[in-house]
Amino acid sequence: MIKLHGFLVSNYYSMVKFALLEKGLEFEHVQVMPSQEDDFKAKSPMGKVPCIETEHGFISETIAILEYLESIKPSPALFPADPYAAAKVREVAHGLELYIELQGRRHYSEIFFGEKRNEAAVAEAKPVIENGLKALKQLGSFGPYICGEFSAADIVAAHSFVYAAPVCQAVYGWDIIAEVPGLQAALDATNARAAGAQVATEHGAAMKAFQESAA
Ligand SMILES: N[C@@H](CCC(=O)N[C@@H](CS)C(=O)NCC(=O)O)C(=O)O
Repeated sequence: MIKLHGFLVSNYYSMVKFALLEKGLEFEHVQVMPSQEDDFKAKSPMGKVPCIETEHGFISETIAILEYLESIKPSPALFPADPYAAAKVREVAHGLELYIELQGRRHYSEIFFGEKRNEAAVAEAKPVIENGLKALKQLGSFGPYICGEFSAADIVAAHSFVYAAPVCQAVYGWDIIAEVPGLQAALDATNARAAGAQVATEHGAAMKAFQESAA
């Protein structure tokens, strides 16, 4: 059985859990925090979570994990069968990580951990996110899911905006979801799926507990 290493507050952990649940793949949760210790980096070379433990060894990087899950259990599909359509799903998913999630992440230390504002990040991240949102608007068909049918792009979106949206609201007073027509409906449809609702509920409870413990 696949072992999913990580912690519930992690939005990337949520993406992999969503895919496992969506595909009906059995898995076991292994509670792990990110670490630069050699023993953890032997499993996840950048020391990040999530990583999964398979019968063959470990895999890290969320989109690579989603691709692996698709290969071992193609149905229900997270990527379209048509190669071009599948590449467009990958294009959207990578864009969400690089130009939305990672830019929002530059403000996590301020918003979630009460650290000093990173003024360079405030100035640098916004134009990248603006471009990322324009790309998403251009690439998506929002019918209601981002690429039409439900796909890995929706999973990555739901758990990228889950933090990027409140962070941009707090830092810039900016509603980034409203910038992309149809995005809110796509996120709502994604989070209303059985797997999506389970992940959102469990993530929300873990986040609440984390915030209460930090208060
Ligand atoms: N590109 C990685 C990002 C994963 C990631 O950033 N995970 C966070 C937790 S949500 C983490 O491990 N952070 C610790 C660190 O960056 O050292 C992926 O796709 O899985």
